[in-house]
Amino acid sequence: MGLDELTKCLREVADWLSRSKVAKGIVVAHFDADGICSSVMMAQLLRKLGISTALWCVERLAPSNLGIFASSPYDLLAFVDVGSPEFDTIARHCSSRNKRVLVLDHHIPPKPAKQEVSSKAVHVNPWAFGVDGCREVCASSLVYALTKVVDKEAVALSPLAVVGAVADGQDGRCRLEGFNRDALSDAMDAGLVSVEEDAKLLGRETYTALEVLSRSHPFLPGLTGNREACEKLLTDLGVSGSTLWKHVSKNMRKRIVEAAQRFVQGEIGVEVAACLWGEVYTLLNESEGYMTRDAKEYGFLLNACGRQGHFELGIEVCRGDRDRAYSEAVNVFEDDREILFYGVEKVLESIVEERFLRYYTLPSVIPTSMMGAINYMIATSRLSPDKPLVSFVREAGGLRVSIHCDPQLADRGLDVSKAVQTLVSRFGGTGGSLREYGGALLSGGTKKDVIEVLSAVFGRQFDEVLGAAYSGSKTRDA
Ligand SMILES: [Mn+2]
Repeated sequence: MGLDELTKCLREVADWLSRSKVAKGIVVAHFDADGICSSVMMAQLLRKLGISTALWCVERLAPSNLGIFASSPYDLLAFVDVGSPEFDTIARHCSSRNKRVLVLDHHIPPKPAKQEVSSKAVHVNPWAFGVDGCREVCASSLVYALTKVVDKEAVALSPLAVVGAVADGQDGRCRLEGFNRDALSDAMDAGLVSVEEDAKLLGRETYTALEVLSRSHPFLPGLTGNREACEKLLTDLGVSGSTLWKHVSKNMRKRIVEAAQRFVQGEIGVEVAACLWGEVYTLLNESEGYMTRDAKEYGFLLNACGRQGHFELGIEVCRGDRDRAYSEAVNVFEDDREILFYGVEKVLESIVEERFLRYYTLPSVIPTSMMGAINYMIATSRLSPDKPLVSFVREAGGLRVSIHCDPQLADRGLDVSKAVQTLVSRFGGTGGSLREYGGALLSGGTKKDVIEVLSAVFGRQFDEVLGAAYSGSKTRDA
């Protein structure tokens, strides 16, 4: 068990791929930054192995798309950053059609993870090796580790692995670990990425000091969206808000972050506040003034492309386009931020308080693909620090449920993945999750049914793991 065993397994996978003798493959990935980065690396690897490769990103694997992929003209279906929860179904669909399947995912599998390297279908997931797929391995660093086994020039891709890891929030404990750290070390040794200390806020490369605070991610209560408060904080320190963040001296940047930490004290978790300053990653081959120069900004750019329906722009950016695709991607990012802030505001108005959870139904003016991002923003803003946040939207395929829980609650034992598994087994459908967040598309059940089941599951978790004293005792007006 552990990272060494996982590496050994990747060697077997590389062998399996080299022996597979297939001509045409397709890479199917999650549409977020980690999915986009890992898919670009995977496609490049397959091409190196002489497999002509198409690339597609999905919001999630619905049973309907599984059928479509299985009956597609490709001999090899490679799923990255998706597929663990659906592995059995995928393998069944494909074995009858004599196709090969490879799944490289880090989401918690629905049942105790087991590793499968059969002649036709291969499933690799860090959890099966006792490796934490929320902290040590993301899809990008997993695919990068596989690429390294096969390709001597893989190191050129190491910055993408770092971007994927940061975008998936795997640097949330202030630094990268496991495979993510290995990719970072490779990138540093090759002079592709430098590590320094700075604000772990969005916009280090392209935002002004005012924007870093007022458009911040994570959300800083009282500062994010409040230009006046941000102006005042900066003026008190003698900094002009219109100065680019990176042109502010390092000493002053630190002082601004410390002032922001004091400002939000008590409003956000102690650990979250501490991590507002820490390790950040600069992609040294990228030109200054581009979002691609900072790993976090790069990841946010790709995330926006994916959920706004333009994953192809993200792919072109990953492949090196800094011209047309890049500028279009930046436009998509700007629109995405606007919709996101608007969505957060709308959602906060419609949250309903239950004993063990809060929930809302996505207002119809917000695109459904934004739901995860809105929840992530709310969860990382600590606007629901004591209970999981559940959101609903009715879609053609059924009822879509998304659940986010505060990182500190997850650290203390609350587990969203168990809740998602219960929903899927009770109401049918598909789901995927990590400890802190997850989602499902349920074929049966109403909103009321789901709230009932989730209240029971989370109620039990609160009692068993966090102690009865904690359960529902803290309420907060939403
Ligand atoms: Mn991922």
